[in-house]
Amino acid sequence: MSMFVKKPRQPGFARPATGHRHHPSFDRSGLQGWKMAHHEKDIPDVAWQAEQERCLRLGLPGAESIEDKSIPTFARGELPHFAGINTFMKAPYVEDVRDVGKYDAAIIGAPFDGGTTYRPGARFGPQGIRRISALYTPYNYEIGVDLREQMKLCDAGDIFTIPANIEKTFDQISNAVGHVFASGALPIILGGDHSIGFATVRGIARQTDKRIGIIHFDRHADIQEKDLDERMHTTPWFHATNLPNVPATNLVQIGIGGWQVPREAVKEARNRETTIITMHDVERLGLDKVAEIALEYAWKDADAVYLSFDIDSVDAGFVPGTGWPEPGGFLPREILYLLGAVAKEGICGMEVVEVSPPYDISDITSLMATRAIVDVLGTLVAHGKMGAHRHIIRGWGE
Ligand SMILES: [Mn+2]
Repeated sequence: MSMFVKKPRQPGFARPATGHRHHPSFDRSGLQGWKMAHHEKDIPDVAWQAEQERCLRLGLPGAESIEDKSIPTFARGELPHFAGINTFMKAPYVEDVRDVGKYDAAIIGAPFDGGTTYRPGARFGPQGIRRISALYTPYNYEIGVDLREQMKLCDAGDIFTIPANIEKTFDQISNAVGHVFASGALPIILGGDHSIGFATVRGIARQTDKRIGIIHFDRHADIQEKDLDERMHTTPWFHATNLPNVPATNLVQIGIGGWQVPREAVKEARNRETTIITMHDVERLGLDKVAEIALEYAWKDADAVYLSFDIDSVDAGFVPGTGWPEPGGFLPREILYLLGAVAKEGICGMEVVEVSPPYDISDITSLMATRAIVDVLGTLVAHGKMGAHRHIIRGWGE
């Protein structure tokens, strides 16, 4: 049938004869879509102009035939999204890590999967996440934020991990994360399997005398002392909450459940009095209540909160590229909502772990990781919390 031939109208789809088509009863000015469309004009484009000038200067003017004179011959900066040498979101690569403190936040890769007990491949996580991150623009319409205009993001590259030695790798990661944190830049760590969670938190905890809480999204509890006779990706919180300023009572674990939570981990969580919120609890309480409980316990007498996002907390159908998949987790929009709710109150660091690109399909898992990070950054900016962690750094401002 040609698209120009009119189908006979179905009885159920008849137009109402009420006149609503001319006098809508709904005031669309209350829609986020409408409000944010207007808000957009208040966001500056100064950094975008500077970026275009820089790209033109470095990439040389484009060919005669190209009408848009801002397009250079060599691709530099954000565009085109499929071209270029990737850092995270094509943020500036800080090769000299002594310069990292000039930025509000720094991406750090922790390419390590020596702590996995099933599928490996998370050592390729940072590469996978950076590659697909090129898809994104720095502007988010719904929350009304342009990261390029409203914060300074850099990519500090990867930590030199030691594939055959988990303890030396932990030391390297704590050094690196501690360096970035002490500089004032917010550390955003791309895992790596979840064993790195101990080392990342230790890196931050060493640089402050203040008390740190942890909000941990996962299907797994990750709090047993050892697994297969070593500290593995099932053990980070046992060791992190042994640190003097990271009490277990400030550890909130959300999304835990299913058939992959070992009894020794449950015993530790019980003895240490962590707060565990299962997927069933999430269903029953709703997202807002879960966020409220999580923030209350994580922040109780604490000075900052660290955010640990295991990608496997999302239902396995959405994140095939992960080390130990477990069905029944969060829907993507649920986890994004909760991550935003945590970020609104400020964080002292964030890690995204267990992305394993060799098991991924169409980069969907890496894209989920990217989205989690940009949503958290955008929320920090929107709520004035970017840089709010700096006051806990030992010696800051002296
Ligand atoms: Mn997990």
